[in-house]
Amino acid sequence: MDFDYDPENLFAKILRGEIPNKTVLETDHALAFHDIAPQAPIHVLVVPKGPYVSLDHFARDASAEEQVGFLSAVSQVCEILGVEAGFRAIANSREHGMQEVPHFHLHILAGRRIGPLVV
Ligand code: IU
Repeated sequence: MDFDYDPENLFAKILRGEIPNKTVLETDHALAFHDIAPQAPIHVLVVPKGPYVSLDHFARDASAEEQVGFLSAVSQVCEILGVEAGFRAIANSREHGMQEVPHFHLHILAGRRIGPLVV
């Protein structure tokens, strides 16, 4: 499978500091920020800094250090957000996953019961 990363995608621009964001956490390996159109009281996107299109791209090609760094950022974000009651994590992936921004990101939705998974 070929993953064709577009360096001009929106999150690449946010990572380069060309577009502002409401940062929750920044580490060596990830940036987490509030979604501009929140679908729940808490809606944060966790984005790895490397150039990966989707979850399967990241899982296949990112180094172990990048993967652990990303998951560590997810853990820290959950701690910062105080989501003890739980959350939903979503990774829309490519066309059939209805991914809009082609840079891998994890949605963290929380702050209320998110409801059943609807497809
Ligand atoms: P998706 O999984 O690629 O569909 O999610 C993209 C998200 O990026 C979506 O929830 C948008 O609301 C969000 N977003 C943003 O946070 N800031 C922006 O400037 C734009 C989209 I455009």
